[in-house]
Amino acid sequence: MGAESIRNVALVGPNGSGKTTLLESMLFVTGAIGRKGRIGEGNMVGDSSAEARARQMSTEVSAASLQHEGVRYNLLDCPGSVEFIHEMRCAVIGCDAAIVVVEPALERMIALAPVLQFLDQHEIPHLVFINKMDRSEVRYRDLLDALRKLSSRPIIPHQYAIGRGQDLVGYIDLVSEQAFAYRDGAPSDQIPLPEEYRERETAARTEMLETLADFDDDLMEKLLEEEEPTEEEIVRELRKTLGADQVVPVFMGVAEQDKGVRRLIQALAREAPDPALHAEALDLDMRGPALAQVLKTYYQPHAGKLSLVRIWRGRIRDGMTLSEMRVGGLYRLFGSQTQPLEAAEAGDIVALARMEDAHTGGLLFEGEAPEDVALPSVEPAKPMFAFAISATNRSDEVKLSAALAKLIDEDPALKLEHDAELQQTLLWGQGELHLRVALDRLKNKYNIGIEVKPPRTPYRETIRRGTEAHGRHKKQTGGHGQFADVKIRIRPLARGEGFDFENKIVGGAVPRQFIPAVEAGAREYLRKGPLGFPVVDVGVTLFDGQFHTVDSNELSFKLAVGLALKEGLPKCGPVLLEPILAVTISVPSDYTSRTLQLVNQKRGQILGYDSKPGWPGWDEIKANIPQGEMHDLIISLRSLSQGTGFFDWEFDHLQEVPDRLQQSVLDQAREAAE
Ligand SMILES: Nc1nc2c(ncn2[C@@H]2O[C@H](COP(=O)(O)OP(=O)(O)OP(=O)(O)O)[C@@H](O)[C@H]2O)c(=O)[nH]1
Ligand SMILES: [Mg+2]
Repeated sequence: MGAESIRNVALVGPNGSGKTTLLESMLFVTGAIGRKGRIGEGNMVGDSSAEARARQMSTEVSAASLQHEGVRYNLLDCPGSVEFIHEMRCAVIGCDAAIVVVEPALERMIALAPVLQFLDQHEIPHLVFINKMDRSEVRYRDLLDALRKLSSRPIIPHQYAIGRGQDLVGYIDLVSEQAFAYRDGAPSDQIPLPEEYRERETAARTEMLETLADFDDDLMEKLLEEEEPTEEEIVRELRKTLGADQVVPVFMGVAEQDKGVRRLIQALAREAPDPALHAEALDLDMRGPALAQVLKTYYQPHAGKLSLVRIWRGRIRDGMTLSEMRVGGLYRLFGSQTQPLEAAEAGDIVALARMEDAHTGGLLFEGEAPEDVALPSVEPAKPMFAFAISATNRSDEVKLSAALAKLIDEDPALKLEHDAELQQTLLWGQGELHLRVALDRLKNKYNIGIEVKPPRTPYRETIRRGTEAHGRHKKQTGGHGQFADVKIRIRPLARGEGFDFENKIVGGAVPRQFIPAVEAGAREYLRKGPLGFPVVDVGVTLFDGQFHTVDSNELSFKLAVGLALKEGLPKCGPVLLEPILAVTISVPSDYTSRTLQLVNQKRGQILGYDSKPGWPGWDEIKANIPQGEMHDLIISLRSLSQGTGFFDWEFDHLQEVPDRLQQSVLDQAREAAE
């Protein structure tokens, strides 16, 4: 099959908008499945995993392929929750178009922003499918207006709704100007265009044509001369502008009842770009050897590792070598089922088995690594939430690290961090749901139970004033003794300076060869100060001491300076320091004031806020927030912003813990240590 008859399409959009239902419907109306499964019963093509079933939501990308009227459709059903947004991003870049499935609810529209933003950034052609029109309580034109506010590309209605909610009749196709009434279980019937819709139809169609004409001089001329373009011409314009990601056509329907789905598939065939156009846009030289990119990695109980790939160029055969790995099976995916293939061509999306060193986002190539190809890539996901994890059964610890490696291979938005100082293993992700799903997957697939705790905070301590201190180490054991004596000045340093050592010995009171031992001893001692935390921003000056020609040695001097610090530090007003993060929070502006309140509750210091560049209707808030308050920030943020908010962060500085909190932090730290 040639590349011109393939459509690689991602189903994206906010959570719960009906993407998985739409996939099921597309498979059903084209005869790829005989009957439809139901959400939560595990018999749908998408959402077959135990984690997805348990939550009645998609938790990873599902792929399914269908063939209809000479066109192959590779459909990637992406999870809608922002917690799985990385899955969506990695899959979408390998598709040639996306269907943005939305609900007909104005207050839900803002959740589209992260999706549209990503599609725009990568110039991925997309159309909108307004689903659940059987439930719509909003006028169609208001929905279109809401979409216009969010989209950086012009929104053009391709269909116009006749009725809404319970009174939904059907739609007007604005290209052919024909009206259709939906029928249960069958293609819709053409009906006369209802007179009361005539005016709206004409206005919407004129707007569509004028928008298209902005991209085509010939069409503009025609419109100026009041000449009607033919249906064929309009479709050609739609195809051209959609393919160039210049416009966003809008369709509608009821996926659950297969309404509007046949028409959507037809539009994909007629108007959506084919793989060759995408390759051309990427300036890819199609004459080179086989080249593929991994869009998603699965570990299946029987097939083992499966890499879902977009073949950008060339032909991939079962058994051939790609990136020094033998292709150990070539499949078309149909949800959790695999259909073996012998070969697949450029433009297709297929799964390769046993590519052990392949990773999501990575390239697989025949022969030498390709130079000067610029394929789309996705930035690593910035983690926002962590649990400290450990295996419930200690005996599972070894099994756990192997299982976690596979888990992260499947879901690169997960990150593992071993923190030696705090003796904790952190699993990082996009939010609590993301991590809970990951832990369920560990349980379901690898039978490993996990205990979770909130992560501990790396507190530090410092001093507020200086002092002088004296330490003498003296021991008489059998023959040789041990002896060292030091006098030091301890002084506070500016925040961020760490540790400083000065040697002010004159006249050899401490012989030169022991000076490094004094410094090393001080550093060692400061690993745990009087409050129980590493001491920072402290200077130590050695200004006097004594030694013994026989009994003095390095160890004695190390111990002596430790004794001096032990005596001196408590007199220096020790104080607890906490890490402060620089956080940039993004939320729809409706939620800005509540987010500012949240930052205050978290002892944050607001540095400022402004509209978020490139995100119409969103704000960006900059704040400094103590790390100890960050653990559940994303949970609170999501719950006040309809699940839309997110943030970026980095360590900024250490700051004194307010006096009123010192004691509770110390108590908690002591508890955690026990
Ligand atoms: N009334 C109505 N409900 C629908 C329609 N399509 C889907 N639903 C319901 O909406 C809910 C969510 O459907 P899904 O298909 O799982 O939505 P999704 O977009 O795949 O959800 P995520 O993958 O979790 O983002 C389910 O309860 C569906 O039965 C529709 O056309 N009309
Ligand atoms: Mg879904």
